[in-house]
Amino acid sequence: MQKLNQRNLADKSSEWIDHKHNFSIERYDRDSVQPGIVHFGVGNFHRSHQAIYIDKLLGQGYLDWGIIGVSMRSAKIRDALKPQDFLFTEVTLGNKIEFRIIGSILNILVAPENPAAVINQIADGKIKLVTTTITEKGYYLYSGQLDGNHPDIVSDKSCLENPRSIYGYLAAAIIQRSTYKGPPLSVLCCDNIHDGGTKIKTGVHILLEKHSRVAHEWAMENVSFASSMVDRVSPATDGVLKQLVNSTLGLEDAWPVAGEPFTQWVIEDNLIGLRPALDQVGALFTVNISLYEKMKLGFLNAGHSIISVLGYLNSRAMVHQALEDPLILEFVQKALHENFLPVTEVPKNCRAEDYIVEVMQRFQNRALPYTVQQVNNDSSQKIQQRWFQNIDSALAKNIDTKLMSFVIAAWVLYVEKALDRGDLCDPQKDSFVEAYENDSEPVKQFLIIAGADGFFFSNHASFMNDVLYLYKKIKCSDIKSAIRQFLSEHLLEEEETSYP
Ligand code: CS2
Repeated sequence: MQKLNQRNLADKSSEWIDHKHNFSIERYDRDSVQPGIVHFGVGNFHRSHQAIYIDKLLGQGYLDWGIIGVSMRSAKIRDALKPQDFLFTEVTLGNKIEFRIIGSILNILVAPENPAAVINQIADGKIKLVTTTITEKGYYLYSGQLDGNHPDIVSDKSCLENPRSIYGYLAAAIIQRSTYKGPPLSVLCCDNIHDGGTKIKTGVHILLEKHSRVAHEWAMENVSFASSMVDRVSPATDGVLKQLVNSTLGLEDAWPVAGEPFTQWVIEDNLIGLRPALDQVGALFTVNISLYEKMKLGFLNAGHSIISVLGYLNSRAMVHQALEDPLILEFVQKALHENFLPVTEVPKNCRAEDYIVEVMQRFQNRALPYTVQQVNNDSSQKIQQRWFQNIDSALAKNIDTKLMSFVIAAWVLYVEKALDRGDLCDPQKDSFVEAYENDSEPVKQFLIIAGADGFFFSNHASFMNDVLYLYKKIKCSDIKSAIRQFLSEHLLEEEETSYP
């Protein structure tokens, strides 16, 4: 089978357009596209989200917003897409299946192979915007703040020759850009991080202050840092997707991506200099980005992690399968309504109850093979952003937090079971192994490893007593029996407290 690439695409696509209504492609001259964006983290999420919006923007004639991707670890994605001229297929998996060929990525640099090429690319005046999808662990956060003692950060503080972190690459590039007083540069966080723009700004300015006061002052006026709320559930690519794409296109795509029909991009209106007209292709610019972030992290991502921990303990592989169990569905609904809704302010044009209904429907999309392990990966980094602040806020409002005590207890047991089975994927794995070897009931230690000690709940006696009690109950039972008993007792308590 011929490979997907520019030449083979030109021969094929007129055939597709005429005969396949579920296929689309933006009609722009790709050779005229100029790079305007450097994106860190060319994973499936980026290629099924931002890269689609930019492809549509190019289709509207804005040809100086092409993407130069940067892979910070592996050459795999570059090696897969380079023979395809960096074209790839994006598939929407919903009631109907739709295919798009995406051409917005012009090149992919592999940072460890040539750090200077990445720095030079960002320093180039044609680049107006840097975006990031480097996952939670890429920000080196502990208890929600930058861990200045992490070896990568320590290394970047001492030398920017071969940066180890996103902060190091950006600082080195800004120093270079400031030497010729280049055009303004915007940096936009596209990860599930609260106030991600400020997190990046903090790390970059610490390094600029250390390495170049001149560049630090230049950056104050010429570099802006913004946050965004990005949303589309995009599963890892499997053989089924590849087979579907290749048989449909009649061309071989080495790494197609897929996603659900829903997509949303809300961008903080704080981009300096030239700004891509993303509002013309479905994105929303707002000054209230924090409310959108809190809504998405506090309902969608928090719920995703609760479902996936309980689903794993209930031996379900997929998120939608986990929710086929009425007990888990009921538990997650109660947790979101009783512990997250009362403490999560949403944007004026949104209604929290409706958002929860929509999110739960999206999670039950059987066409989307999203595994619980994909959500559970890096859970020590994710639950800091998704659960901890909400638990503190609920305790501060004297809301009954037993549901979240149960969730924390279940998460500890998830880590234990994943370690026992050898399938824990987490940057803190070694610390979890050591804690588990030294203590058969490592509740407190696991929470400290996950950065909980910076949060009020981890020292709240009543909350932690509930966690320990429920941990022991779940450990000597199975998750469904434990949920059933918990919910019946919880309901009883509610009835007792609701009677005058
Ligand atoms: C998921 C997110 O894997 C995970 O952690 O919760 O990737 C989620 O699918 C996206 O944030 C949805 O927008």
